[in-house]
Amino acid sequence: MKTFSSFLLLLPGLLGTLSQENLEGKAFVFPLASNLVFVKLKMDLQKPLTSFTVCERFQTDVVRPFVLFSYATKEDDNEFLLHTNKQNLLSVFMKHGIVNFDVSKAPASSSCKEHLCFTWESKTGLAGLWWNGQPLPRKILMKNLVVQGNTSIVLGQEQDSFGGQFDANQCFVGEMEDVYFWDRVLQPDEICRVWHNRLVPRPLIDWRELYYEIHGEVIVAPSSICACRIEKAWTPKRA
Ligand SMILES: [Ca+2]
Repeated sequence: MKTFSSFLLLLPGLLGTLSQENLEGKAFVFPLASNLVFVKLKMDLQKPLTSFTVCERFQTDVVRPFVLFSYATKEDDNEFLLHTNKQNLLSVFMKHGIVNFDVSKAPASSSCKEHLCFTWESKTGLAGLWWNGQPLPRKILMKNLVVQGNTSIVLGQEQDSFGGQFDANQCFVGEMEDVYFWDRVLQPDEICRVWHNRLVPRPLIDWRELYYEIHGEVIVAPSSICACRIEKAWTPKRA
């Protein structure tokens, strides 16, 4: 009986704890390369999507390919997926479709974290990536597709089944924050507002009211964005 009680005490830790809170000024820190560390996001999506925008800010020192946003459905674990490919190449998967964006041409971040927004609409298939507030040339991805709504959204791991089958070699290690999702393509001025961390109404995933579940060692910590600015060249003092 004692063992059973201990298991019950352990269970919430294994299953994760649901939270809903305003994370403005905070970050998820993913400190470990592991297939057990991730965050599930809850999104109240009533209908399939014919357009959307997803935005997030991140920082990592990992150079191997890693996942940035994993949106799976029961029909397809790669319903929508943001994943780095080689260095400076961001791949966007939607079912069997894939486009690559060369972010080496994009501006460097003025803070210590990279910011991205990805937009897509079914009618034209236009897929756009904004990197640190600037648009890259748009591409065509899965024209006329309807993205299913019964979704499992995971940060930190790439899903190879609905809500699971993770691979530590694709996991995200670093910091992530300001995660948002809208069921429409944001206008350029709205993307600028998101980049500046200003309000754009009615996101379905809202960092300022995030409904999430942490599994494993993900730490919610104050954001380190622009905590220090380098005013002038630093020179070491002589001993
Ligand atoms: Ca997958």
